[in-house]
Amino acid sequence: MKKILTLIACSVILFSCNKEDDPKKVLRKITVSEITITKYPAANSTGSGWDIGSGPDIYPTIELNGVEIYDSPDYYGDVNNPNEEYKFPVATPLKLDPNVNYTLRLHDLDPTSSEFMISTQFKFTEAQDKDDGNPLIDKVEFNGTSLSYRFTVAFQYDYL
Ligand SMILES: [Ca+2]
Ligand SMILES: [Ca+2]
Repeated sequence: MKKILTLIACSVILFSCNKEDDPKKVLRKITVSEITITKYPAANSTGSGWDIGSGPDIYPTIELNGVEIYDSPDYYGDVNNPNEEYKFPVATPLKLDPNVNYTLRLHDLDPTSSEFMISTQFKFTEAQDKDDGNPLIDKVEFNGTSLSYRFTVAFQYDYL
């Protein structure tokens, strides 16, 4: 019975329970080394494309409490395949708190400014863990109706 309860708890709070059954290991930080956009909205709220005659020029930013903490220096120009994966390496690894709500925003870089496309909130403890068997480097996925994305991360634990 105890095993069943542990399983349920782990599925609710993915990262609070560790895989080795060691109660003294606590996840403290998640370091993001890459952001991959796996789905973006092909049209804006009025149903039009993001640019006239070409696809959007996409890049992500991340906010904490309305303050931008990450702004991708790279963008993909004129993307035209909503099902393709667009990888943004994070040059200075981003250390995030697994228990905090962040906002991921996707933008279309226009010639004179940027056009906001879509945003979503994420918290790592509510993520879908794409476990590849490596306890230190992993992929964490967030899937939405119009926006899906994946983080390549490293976990930092505290041993109590
Ligand atoms: Ca545009
Ligand atoms: Ca464009």
